[in-house]
Amino acid sequence: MAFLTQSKVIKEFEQNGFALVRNPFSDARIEALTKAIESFRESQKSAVFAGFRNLLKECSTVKEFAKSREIREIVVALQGEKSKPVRSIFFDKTPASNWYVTWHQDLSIAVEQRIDTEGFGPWSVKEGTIHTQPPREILENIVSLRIHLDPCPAENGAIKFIAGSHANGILESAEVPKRAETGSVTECPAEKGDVILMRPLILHSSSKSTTPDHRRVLHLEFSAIDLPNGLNWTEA
Ligand SMILES: O=C(O)CCC(=O)C(=O)O
Repeated sequence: MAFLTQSKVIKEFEQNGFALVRNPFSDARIEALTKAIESFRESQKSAVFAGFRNLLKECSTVKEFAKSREIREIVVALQGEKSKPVRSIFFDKTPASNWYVTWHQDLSIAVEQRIDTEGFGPWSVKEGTIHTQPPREILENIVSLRIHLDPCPAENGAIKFIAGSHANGILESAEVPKRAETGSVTECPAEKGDVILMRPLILHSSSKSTTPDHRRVLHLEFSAIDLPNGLNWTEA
């Protein structure tokens, strides 16, 4: 990102809890990333699988991509040199595998093993990976990058945000629908290669896709901090 663009995006991101970075990648890089993810998906025998985790560990192209110059430029500007990728999820909405996501905050992190620690919990296992809810400060240090591998206009289930809703910490569950009803909703369509930056605590949702197209998104989370008490990020 050029310096001016970068400072504008950072300001927007800090204020609203999300921001759009227009495709900073070469076409070749996005094609190579998509191809690697599709080969991985094929190896999992899950051609219509809506999503999977742990790509940073299991797909070397994704691991290299997360450390690419274009990604480092964004995350270092937001988190400093210590920023590292800590979690990955791949989503694909298609007519065969389509869903809506209700308003929520992202409250979980993935860790290598369960070590009961003050401020952490509840614990859960998602597709074989241990997850826990960490304290607010850890969530506030995370930045998520959604890299779009397909065009994602509104009708392809574009993500929606309530601007500024990340600023009040972890909301009581009864508070979530109230805020969604009263807050102002911004829908965030994206082009192939665009990156949507978001704070995990921002209220977000998405509709079902109404197109016959793929809607592939690589979701990467970054943090600049180490976890306490022997806990480790599972994918760092
Ligand atoms: O990709 C989407 O539509 C929503 C994903 C989501 O809700 C999330 O990353 O928590």
